[in-house]
Amino acid sequence: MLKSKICDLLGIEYPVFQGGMAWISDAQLAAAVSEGGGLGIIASGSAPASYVREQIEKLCALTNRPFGVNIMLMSEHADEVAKLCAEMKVPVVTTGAGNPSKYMSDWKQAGVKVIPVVASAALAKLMTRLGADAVIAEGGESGGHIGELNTMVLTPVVCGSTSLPVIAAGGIADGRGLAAAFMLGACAVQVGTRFLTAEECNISDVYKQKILQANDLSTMVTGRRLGHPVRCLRTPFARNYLKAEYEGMPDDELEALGAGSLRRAVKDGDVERGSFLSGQSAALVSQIQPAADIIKDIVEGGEKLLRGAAQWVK
Ligand code: TUI
Repeated sequence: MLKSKICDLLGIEYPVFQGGMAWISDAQLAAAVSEGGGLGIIASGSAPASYVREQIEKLCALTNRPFGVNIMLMSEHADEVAKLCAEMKVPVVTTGAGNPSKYMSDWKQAGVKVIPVVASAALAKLMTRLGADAVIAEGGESGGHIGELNTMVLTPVVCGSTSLPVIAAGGIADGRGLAAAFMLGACAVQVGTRFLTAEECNISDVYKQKILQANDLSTMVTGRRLGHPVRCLRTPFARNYLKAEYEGMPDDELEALGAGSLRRAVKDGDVERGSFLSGQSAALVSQIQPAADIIKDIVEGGEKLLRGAAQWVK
């Protein structure tokens, strides 16, 4: 049985988090993951607090198990969502795309477990000092907004900079990734891309098929020029956006081109105008399955590899 200190800390069965993916990680997906023994996470993305409240209420009708809410700190609604999470005393808050320092004391007072995504050792140290319960080291193999470092370096660097439990993310889609992450010092993994093909994941069929068909060269990074690099599938939209970036399209026009593009991918499956965020691990995803089976496959695969690791030592 694969257990780690994060299981006891959060009251979950397996050390697997589901990534909080904007427009995607709703109550249905998060509840299925929590029911499957992992930590389901509702993504607030750029939505207002009213949407997040609705999703939390829906989730609580579907499961009694622990869950999390992810707060995307670049959102104009981040303040109100942060307040809601404290008011509703959600079990776990994860944060992304920024520094959550100003909210930490409110969450701690409300008894919320706080687990920020850190993209550097410096932020890991600051979060440790401010009372975070764990940190997520999310490397650049991830889908969506990414930092500079990849998982292979970020994870051990973050582990070396804090005594808190570290959850590794970025490029992890199966037992091999979980075993590798544990060897790097992590005590849990966060998985996003593989859950895109969960039966309970409410995205367009086009999106699911594109993930199933993806290979190792299917993702690319847009948004570097505006300072918000984002990994996504290599679609006509992404190619055009990158071309516009390099051909010097003015910032406001570039922003207008990107506005609404996540929704158009998730809801409409629009490859001409939608941004299909995906991690590199789409290359490792080949099946539509219930979320609970995905968790079992990752955990059982990881357990087998970790048990067999002694074979390398003579
Ligand atoms: O946040 C994510 N992934 C995301 S957010 C998102 S929505 C979006 N849409 C359009 C443009 C940009 C975002 C899609 N995917 N992952 C967590 C994450 N956080 N990755 C990297 C970071 C990060 C980076 C720097 C966290 C903290 C940080 O430091 C900030 C500071 O001020 O120290």
